[in-house]
Amino acid sequence: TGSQKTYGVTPAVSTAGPTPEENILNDQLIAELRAQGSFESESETKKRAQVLGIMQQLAQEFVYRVSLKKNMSEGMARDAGGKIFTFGSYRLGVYGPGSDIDTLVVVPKHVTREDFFEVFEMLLRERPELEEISPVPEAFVPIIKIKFSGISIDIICGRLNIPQVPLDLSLEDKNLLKNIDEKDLRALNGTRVTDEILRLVPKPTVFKHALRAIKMWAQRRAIYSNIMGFPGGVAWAMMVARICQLYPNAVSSVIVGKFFHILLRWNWPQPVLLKPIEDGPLSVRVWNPKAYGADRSHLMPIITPAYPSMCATHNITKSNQKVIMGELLRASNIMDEIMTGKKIWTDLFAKHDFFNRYKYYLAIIASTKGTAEQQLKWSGLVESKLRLLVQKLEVVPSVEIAHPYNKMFDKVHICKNDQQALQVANGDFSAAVLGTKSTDIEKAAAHHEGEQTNGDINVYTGTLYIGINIAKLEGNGQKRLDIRLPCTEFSNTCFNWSEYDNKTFSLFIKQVKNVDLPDDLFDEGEVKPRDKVKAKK
Ligand code: 3AT
Ligand code: MN
Ligand code: MN
Repeated sequence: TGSQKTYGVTPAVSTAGPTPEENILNDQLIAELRAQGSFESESETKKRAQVLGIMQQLAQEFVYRVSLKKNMSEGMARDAGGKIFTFGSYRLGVYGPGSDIDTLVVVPKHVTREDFFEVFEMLLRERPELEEISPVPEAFVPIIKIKFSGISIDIICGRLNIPQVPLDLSLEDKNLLKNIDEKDLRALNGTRVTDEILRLVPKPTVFKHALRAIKMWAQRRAIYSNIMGFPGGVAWAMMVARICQLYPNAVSSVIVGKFFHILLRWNWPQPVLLKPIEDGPLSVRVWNPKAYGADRSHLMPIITPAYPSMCATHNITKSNQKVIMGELLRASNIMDEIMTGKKIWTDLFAKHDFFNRYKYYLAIIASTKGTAEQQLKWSGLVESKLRLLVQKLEVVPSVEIAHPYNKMFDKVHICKNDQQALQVANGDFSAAVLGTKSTDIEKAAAHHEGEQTNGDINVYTGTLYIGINIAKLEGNGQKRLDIRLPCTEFSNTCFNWSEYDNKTFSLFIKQVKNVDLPDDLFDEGEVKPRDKVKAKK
């Protein structure tokens, strides 16, 4: 019995169920996902559910205590409720062994965000299971990050303009958004979007397995990262959901195949929509390319289904679009061969060749002579601006493509003196000893801060890479790549940061030939670009 309902903005392309061959490929896909560590064990999943049970209890206790403090009766305080929701990969059912749980605590109107950072935080601190806690009340979405029974949990708080938050409350109704502040609106948005995506797919299990496959593929191919101008988790989820709508009775292996095929031929910038865009009761902006020039400039718009609809891919640059389309083409070709038995799923998930692909790279090094926390902020800022550099490079006539790698490489260097610190900041990492092999700079900080009695200086570096293809310009024989202006402009944008100070923070951009890339960018056994002259010896 297949689904005949129409999902989304057009009728299905096909309502056919799977063939025996498709079922076999689907089993092989799930086996491959399992073999590659996509799923966690049943006992770990059970532990997550238990921990969420505790979070629910704490949410109710939190609302209860605040209600009493505000002079409510015992009965009224109990009835005020409080409910936790989840969003992110856990809610979508695509979490792996290392995933956190993204959690939203919804509270009634008399409970404030200040209460969240006092009372709820205190309740967390009282628990023996609590291993780490870092509240960030001043964040764009105020958040408490914890580690609890070995599980990382991000907790945000959303306050509704209603007196009680019962356990059966759904966040679906957009009228719940009336008379709440912007921070609460943002806090509620994650759950509202993920819940809506799940409502809009015909078969949630088919969707989840297909999304696991697409996420693994996008991560392996280094095209996963909202901040760097690639689609992020929510955008990939919406693309997969749209394909599920078009093939409501297909199995995951078919969805994955159709995914590459359809998105490769998509008439960009036609938006990917899961349902018609709604108007709403608030005076907030909804994505609308007819009304807003900024929305018209989106190259691959993928629109969130919950009011107020937004574009989840506004960061995608021209270069990144080329890269993504190239990856869709590669995947689509491999899929054809998987279907004829010439290739297997493992081939689809093969690692990217970013550091073998270009002759020239830019290394952008954001560094801090200070604390790990300072570096976290500074490198985060530089990272968030990288796509501006990409866009400036794109318009340099001789630059064919400026392809950013999707991750930053973090290091800590233990310097003996200011001279060494300066050398490191200027990209000479051989000048000092590496503090740790861990890529986690916070861990590094835990090891090295406070033990500086010997006068060592910690320099933290975060390195970003952009691969560059230079076009052969007709006529003028000029081959030298002059990118000083875009680099200077980009640096100045970063230096505009309100907390910037040139004694602590530094930004260094250098051109690196492929043969000079550091060894640690390559896995063991991976081929490294080699200098032709040297190789001949
Ligand atoms: P993992 O399985 O946890 O790696 P995920 O998709 O759950 O994958 P995150 O936990 O990083 O990824 O993010 C979950 C959601 O939280 C995605 C996005 O809606 C929101 N989010 C994440 N980082 C930020 C941020 N810096 N600012 C605002 N929202 C964010
Ligand atoms: Mn998450
Ligand atoms: Mn998270």
